[in-house]
Amino acid sequence: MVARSSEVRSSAVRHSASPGAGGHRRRGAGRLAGLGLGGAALLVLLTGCDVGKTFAGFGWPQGGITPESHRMYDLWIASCIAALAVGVFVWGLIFWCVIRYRKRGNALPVQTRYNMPMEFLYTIAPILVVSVLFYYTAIVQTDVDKTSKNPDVTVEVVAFKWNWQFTYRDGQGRDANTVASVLGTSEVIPVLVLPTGKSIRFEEQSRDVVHSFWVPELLFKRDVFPGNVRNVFEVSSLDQEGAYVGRCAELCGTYHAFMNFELRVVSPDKYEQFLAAKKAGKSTQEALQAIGQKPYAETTEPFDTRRDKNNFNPSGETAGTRR
Ligand SMILES: [Cu+2]
Repeated sequence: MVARSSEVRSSAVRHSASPGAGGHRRRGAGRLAGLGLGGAALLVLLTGCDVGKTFAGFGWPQGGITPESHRMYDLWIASCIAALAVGVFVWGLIFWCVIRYRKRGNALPVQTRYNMPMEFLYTIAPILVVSVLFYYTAIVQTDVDKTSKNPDVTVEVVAFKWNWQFTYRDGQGRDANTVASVLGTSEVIPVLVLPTGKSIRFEEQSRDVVHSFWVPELLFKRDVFPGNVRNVFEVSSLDQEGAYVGRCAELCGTYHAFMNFELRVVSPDKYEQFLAAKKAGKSTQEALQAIGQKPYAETTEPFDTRRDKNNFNPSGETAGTRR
């Protein structure tokens, strides 16, 4: 025991001598370099480098069609790169320690305590990482949640078990008037027609339980609440024409999985023609055909309960007679 404690003392003395202190400075510099590299990687990504595509979006859906979706996607990719940079750095340190300080004899290795620069670094480094992530998250979140006073188009989204109604409004809020409406039924998927290049405000409300409005290409879900709540969000523009499936993303009952709709993005001219046709009393399908669009949804189809007399009650039994 005596011999061991003297060894500790002698290593401690060695440790505090100048070569050891130089080692700390080098290690500190290494950490700083690592941090700097991580920060640089984050910056490069936030300025639009396309690493995401190479790694399949790190699990995040790609192909967003709004400026907001691109910002959220970039934030995700940058966060993944930052996490990976920190991870690689920490794994490196772990393996370096395992190899460099593996047991070589009975002597205790150098015992390092109260090393102020090192303790300062491993307190400050995580705070810095979290602060940077928080900063960019707050910026993107504020941007995505932003609403404007005069959006170009306002749509009221009404959810009910188990379908959707979309009404085009002449203003914002409860007091505005409905100018046209698209209603989904069990036989026909509702098609929400919207123009490219215009800011669009969605005002959501539910007739019964909580639903959630979700078009995967918007990279965004927003819950639809019953009662007095009017949940509002906006997209600053839709950048790509096309048909996009929309879903309910909140478990709302038996046929939740079939509560689909379709977002059809068309040119502003076609959108105006569609709205004019609806106002003139045409059905949604006729109005879609009038602007050269397919009359029915192409990304999803009405649900089929597969319940008929052949599989639901094939023998025609009277209720309560089966043993
Ligand atoms: Cu639902």
